[in-house]
Amino acid sequence: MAKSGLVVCLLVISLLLDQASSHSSRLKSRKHSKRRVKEKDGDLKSQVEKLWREVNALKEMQALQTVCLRGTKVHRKCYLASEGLKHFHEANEDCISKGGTLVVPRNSDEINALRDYAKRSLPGVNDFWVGINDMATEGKFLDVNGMAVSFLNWDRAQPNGGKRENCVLFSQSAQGKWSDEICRTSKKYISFREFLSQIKQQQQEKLPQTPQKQKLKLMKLYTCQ
Ligand SMILES: [Ca+2]
Repeated sequence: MAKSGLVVCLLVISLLLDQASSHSSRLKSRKHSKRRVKEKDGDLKSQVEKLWREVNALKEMQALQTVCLRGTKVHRKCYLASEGLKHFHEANEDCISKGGTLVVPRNSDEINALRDYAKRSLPGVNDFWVGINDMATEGKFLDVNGMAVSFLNWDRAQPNGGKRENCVLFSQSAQGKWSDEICRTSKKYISFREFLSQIKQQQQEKLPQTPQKQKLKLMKLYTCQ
């Protein structure tokens, strides 16, 4: 009897040990899979960041080949006049496809530069789109990236179109002053791309493998002056 009691007791202990060990291995495997998920997340994040950097580098090259090389470089910005007429949104999409956006003048020097550029590149054209609108909130003018603009160059009694007119036109006859206009009006436009020292730096980082001549050539191209 005592013997069978001992056997039962040993069986119970063995079952308990077995359960404890399987619980601990489940915990270990859960921890392990959590770590693997974390590692996977990290890998994905760095892959996305890498892709994002590559997309930006491609955009820069594309802008360089279209907006900058075909257009004009003024004060570290490149301008490219449109060939046709487009609604505001279509115009901005065309600029994006070339690696830029609709032009957003930031000060009076840029207004003067744009007046000169448009006189040469869009002869006989009185007005063209700039990348500013108040579509989201009436009276609150944002650039095409959704950022508030601190420089506004309204003509007298402008803007006056209320909720009907939400896009901004640059007028040559008004010496570069602006007015609001219905966004679905077909107008000429100017695309632009800003080249920052940061972008030049990114390009330089990739350059060490390239021959010195190629490096100098690229540096020259990226200096939008
Ligand atoms: Ca408006």
